[in-house]
Formats: sequence, structure tokens, C-alpha cells
Amino acid sequence: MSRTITISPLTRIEGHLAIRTEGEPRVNEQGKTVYTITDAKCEGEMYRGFERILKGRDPLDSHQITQRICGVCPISHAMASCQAQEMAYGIKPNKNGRILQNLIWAANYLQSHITHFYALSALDFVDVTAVLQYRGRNRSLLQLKAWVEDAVRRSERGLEVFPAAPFLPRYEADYIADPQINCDFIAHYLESLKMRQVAHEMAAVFGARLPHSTAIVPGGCTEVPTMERILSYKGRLDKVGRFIKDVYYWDVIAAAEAFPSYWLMGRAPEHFLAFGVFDLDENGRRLFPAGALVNGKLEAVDEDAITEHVRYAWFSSPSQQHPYVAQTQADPDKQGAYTWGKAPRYKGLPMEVGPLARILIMYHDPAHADVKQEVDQLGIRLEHFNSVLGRHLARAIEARRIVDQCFAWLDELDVDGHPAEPFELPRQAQGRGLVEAPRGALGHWMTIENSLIENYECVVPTTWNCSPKDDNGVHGPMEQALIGLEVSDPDQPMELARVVRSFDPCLACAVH
Ligand code: NFE
Repeated sequence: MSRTITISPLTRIEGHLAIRTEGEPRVNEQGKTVYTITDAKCEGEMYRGFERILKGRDPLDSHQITQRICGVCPISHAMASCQAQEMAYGIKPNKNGRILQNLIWAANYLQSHITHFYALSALDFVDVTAVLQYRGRNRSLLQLKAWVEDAVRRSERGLEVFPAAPFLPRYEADYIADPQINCDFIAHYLESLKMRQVAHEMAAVFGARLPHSTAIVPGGCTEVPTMERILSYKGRLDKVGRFIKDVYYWDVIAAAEAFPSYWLMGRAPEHFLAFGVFDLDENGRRLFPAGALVNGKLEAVDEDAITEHVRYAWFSSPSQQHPYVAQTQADPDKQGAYTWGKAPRYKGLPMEVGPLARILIMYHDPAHADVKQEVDQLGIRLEHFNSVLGRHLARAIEARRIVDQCFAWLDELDVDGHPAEPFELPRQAQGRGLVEAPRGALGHWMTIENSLIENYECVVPTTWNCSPKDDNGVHGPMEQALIGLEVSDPDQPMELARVVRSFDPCLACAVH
């Protein structure tokens, strides 16, 4: 008989997500009962309502308010809002403004990717109890060892184990077996916490404060790029860049080598979307370009083809609206609905967004032949990239590129030059900002009437990836990636957790 396999809440992600699936049993070749997932629901469990908070406010508040959607990707929300405002005000950042915005944003990306791999995902692969066998002198590892010893003792006595969260308790699963590889990973985990701090400091050099920057403004940045600030950023970029190139990238490869079956697990539909990010000049050329990859065919993004379906979401506002006109009317008692996330669709299709989408779009773009070359040199078959490991590797590939580009931007800055363009607030205007957050395509659409926000709609990366079924009953990308998966222990469904975390979901953003 089929059984419901649920993870609620799913930990080590941002926000509140429940995964509810149906598993069909079968006896495998080893005589063990395993479960094949036949249905899946991603349930965003929290209502927030930022779009309603924004109505009637000063448009200049929007990049401050929308940054509060999230503490992990606030700069992406600031930038989507600023680009929407820049369009509405008819301005563009000058060269310094563009580069300073990019430098703050890039630091926030690096922080996000490091956090995702180590703090959120690594414990799906690494056996943290291997630290019990550690015999070296690294003080942090010895401290962690004492912590885990205490947790194991408490667990053996049937006591509460939370003192060792987020390490224990955990699903007992097929972790990496080699104690040395595990201890190396754990040491890097601890180092990553420091690197996350340094990346935040980097962003704050020009961003004034983090996580919610006060320096990013429409038209640029309020901080002048003095030589002192440039050197301060560069010193930190050196450290974070070394960690990304010498540690993070190779740890992702090590995890991939230890879990080759995950090249074949977590495949989502073959539709990918990116809005592009990091302007390289005043003509709109971007480090990571925009594109839509539909059934393997790359096309330019058609903005008019974006709609949001709400049949299975707790909203009574009209369905299949374009974001310029979409409304957010909460209806917590709606029959048949199961999430606070809407279902964005492109040409009616569910689209995966994020690092995998960005890398695959560049792979198919002859103007980015170097990406194809790097992927091909890694010896990974293209069809395997749409997988748990492909998502992790895509993040590491792009992180290295961002580090190199940050050094180039620092050299391009006009030292002590003006960092922003002036503007006047119009009485009536519309604007939209289409950017990439670390987790994927992010759009903010704003309508201004009487110099106040008349309507504001955010369509956010995790809203795409974690979307519920649309009005036609078609599952969202993450739901589709779960369907067909084989779970070996329904009480400890590690396979589900690994697939979901590979998307790096942020439900705080998704439900906004
Ligand atoms: Ni809260 Fe975010 C990113 C955005 S994800 S982390 O990246 O936008 O939906």
C-alpha cells in the first residue's frame, strides 16, 4: 500500500517548508522494501505579504523594505527594486555606480553560495560523528569533538540531543565513509563560517552595512570608492577567493565523487530561465546572461510570457496574471490549496531557475564557449547536469567566475569618482527589475501613481522552483524532481532532503 512520506519542517534551508510525498512500495533486488515517489507537494507554510505592505508607500522605500524579505539575498532584492526604480525614473547608474552595486552584490552571492554548501548541504553527505576519531590539535575540531561526544552521550541516555544542533540528531544514512575526508570537510565547514563573515564585511565596505545595505540606491551607491575602501575590499576578496578556489570548489568535486548516483537523481523538467546579472557595461551586457532554455532550445526571454497561477495557493486574487497587474489576496481557507507560494509560469511552463539554469544557458550560448569548455573538461555528461550534483557544481563554477570578475571591477573603478546619478521622482511611471539572485531569476514589477506605489509584485527564485501545481495541474520544478525518486527508508527520507536542498530553497523569499 502506498504511504505518505513527509518532511515537516525541512531543516537546514531558509524559511518554512514542508515536503509531502506519496511513495509506492516495491521489493528491490536485495529483498528490501523501497518506495518510489508518485506525488509530491512543496508547501510554503508562512504568509508574509510584502506586496501589500508596499502599496501606498514612497517608491524610494521599496529597496529598503524588499531587502527585509530575506537576510541571505537582500542585495538581490535591493537591486531588483533599484532597477525597477531606475527604469521608472529614466536613469541608469554611472560607471562607478554600476561597479559598486556589482561589488556589493557579488560579495553577497559568495556569502550565499558558501553558506548553502557548508552550513546547509554538507551535512547531507558528511559524517559529522567522524570527528570523534579526530586525534589532531585543531582547536575548533577539538571543541566540536567535545560537543558531539556530549550529544552522543545524551542520546545514549535518552536525553534531548539539541545541544549539538545542527549536527545531531540527523537521519542515519549513507554518509562519506572515509574518516579523513569527513574530518577535512568538518574543518572546512568551520572555516566557511569565518569566510561567510568576511564576505559580509566585503559587502559592507561599499554597502555600509549588511545584511540590509543602506548604501545601494537607484542610480548607484552612496559610498565613494576611495583607495582605502578598495584595498579593504580587495584584502577580503583575496581570502574569500582563495577559499572558493582552493577549498569549496574541490569539496564539491569530492562530494560528487563520493555520491555518483546523485548525478542521476533530482532531475527537474528541461526548462530553465535566467534574467541575467552583473552588468558589464552601460549597454546591458551581463556577466551571466539572460535566456530561456525550453526543451534544450535557447531563446531570448519574453517578459510578457510570465504569469502567476494561484489555483493551488492560498490566494483568492485572479490567476494567470502578469506581474504588473497581479494582486495578493490571502485566502487561508481556500479548498484544495496547499501553499503560500504562487506558481509562476513562462509560456505556461514551470521553469527551473538558479545556478544550474545560468550555467546551462551559458553552455548553450556560443558567446560563452568558455563555460562549455569548463563543463566538458570536467568530464560530466550534459544530461547528468540536471541533477542534485549538477546544481551543487554549477554554484561552485559560477562562484569562481564571480571572484575573478570582482578583481577586474576593482581595477576598473574611478578612484574617488562620483558613485551615483541624480534623479527626480515621477508622478506616474512603471518599471521592472529583472535580475538574478543567488537562487535564480528574480523580478520586481512596480507601478507608481501620484508618486506613490500603486502596485508592486515580486516573482522570486524559490517561488519558481518550489511552486505548487499550476492551474493545469502541472507540478512545479522541485515537485517534479521528487517524483520518480526512490526512497530506501521512509522514516529517514534522506534522498528527498538531498534533492530539495540541492535547489537551495529559501521559503522566506518564496512566500515573501
Ligand atoms: Ni531568501 Fe532569494 C535568493 C531571492 S530565493 S534567498 O537567492 O530572491 O527565492
